[in-house]
Amino acid sequence: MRIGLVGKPNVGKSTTFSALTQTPVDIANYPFTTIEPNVGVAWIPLRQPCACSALRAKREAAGRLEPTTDDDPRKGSICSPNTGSCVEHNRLIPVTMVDVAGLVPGAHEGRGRGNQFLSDLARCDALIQVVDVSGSTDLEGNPVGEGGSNPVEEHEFLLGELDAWIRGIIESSWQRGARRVQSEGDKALLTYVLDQLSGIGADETHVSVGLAAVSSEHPDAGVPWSWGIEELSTLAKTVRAALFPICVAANKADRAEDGSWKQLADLVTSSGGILVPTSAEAELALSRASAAGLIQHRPGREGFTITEDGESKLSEAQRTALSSIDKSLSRWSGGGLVGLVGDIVFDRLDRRVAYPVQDETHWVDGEGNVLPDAILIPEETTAKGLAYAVHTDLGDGFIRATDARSGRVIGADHEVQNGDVIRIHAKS
Ligand SMILES: Nc1nc2c(ncn2[C@@H]2O[C@H](COP(=O)(O)OP(=O)(O)O)[C@@H](O)[C@H]2O)c(=O)[nH]1
Ligand SMILES: [Mg+2]
Repeated sequence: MRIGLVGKPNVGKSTTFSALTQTPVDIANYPFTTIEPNVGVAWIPLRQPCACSALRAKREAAGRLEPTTDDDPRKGSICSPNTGSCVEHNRLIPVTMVDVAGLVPGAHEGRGRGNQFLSDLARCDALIQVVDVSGSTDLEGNPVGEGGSNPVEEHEFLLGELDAWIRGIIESSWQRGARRVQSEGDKALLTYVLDQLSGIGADETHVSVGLAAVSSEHPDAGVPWSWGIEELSTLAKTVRAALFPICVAANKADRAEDGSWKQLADLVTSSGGILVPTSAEAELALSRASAAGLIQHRPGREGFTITEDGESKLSEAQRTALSSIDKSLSRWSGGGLVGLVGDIVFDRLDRRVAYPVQDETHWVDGEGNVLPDAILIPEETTAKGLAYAVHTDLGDGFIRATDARSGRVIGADHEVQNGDVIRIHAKS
């Protein structure tokens, strides 16, 4: 799962990136959450209790495990995640974040760092546009005084750049491609567009939806080789909408009037997107204090506690500042940046979580680690699809699977449900 942060200069992309990726996670195998200067890992809580909650209940019922005690630092969790952590059955999973700099007017023509910008985008599953809702900078990021720019215009500008980029790719040898329809029939058009766009991640569904939109919006379009800019724009725009779900962080909300993002929110939600008001700067202050060991703060949760180290090092003024930051964040609904990433993963991209294990009785891997992996899979993933998501060899050698919660044997085509614990049997 890879999510790109996009937006014009100075809106707070890098601040957002740091706030999301500087969170320390206790037992993670990720020594650093920043992989490259602009690529890092955000830790997102699962929405349902980790499967270790069911495992604990099962063991307690069988009399093989004592109930949780008050002094348990993990508050009952008994899993050992390979990546991420789990406290009180609240499991965090990694989502890769990319700070994609370089969106300026004309980026689609390669202006600024346009080409790098586009190749970074091509690898993302979804985009978050960071918009400055205090409206304090123009489209090039120059200060214009608060309320001087328009967040709706800022959003439409991004969509326009993406559409123009995709149209440019389709247009480049359109005549030649469209002519193939004459000799090879309608299917050739789909194949041609797919060939052009597969490099940016488009599949047959995206392209079919785009071609269908041209037929319905331009009934008089005629033969493909006579299509003009209007038809190609419709095609590009529809493919873009299907390929890059775009959600919005309405950032610098601390400097905007509450609700000043309403018009943008309506626009974004009407096209199936999500908008959450944020203050990246405030969230970063909490992540930093947490990374320094001064406070304990779980991603996606309100509130924090001051650690022993914090008690001795934080001044009264610093404590007051942190509390007021935390309070200001809970003023807006949506759960801030972590809430937004979670909504994108679970609502917009409809991801489910599955726990592959090698032993269906003890829910462990080959080394005895309990529920080591919690992996995200698309809706409608089958047992065999899950096997491939774990490892190609496991998919190729797939024989059958066991649903560890029920103990039932399931076949290759069985659809994996959210939260399933699955043992895969494969030829080695
Ligand atoms: N008031 C306020 N300022 C912010 C917020 N997020 C970022 N900034 C400030 O905006 C400026 C630009 O931020 P930066 O992350 O470098 O923007 P980028 O160019 O989009 O990467 C910096 O001075 C940040 O401190 C926020 O939520 N509220
Ligand atoms: Mg930046």
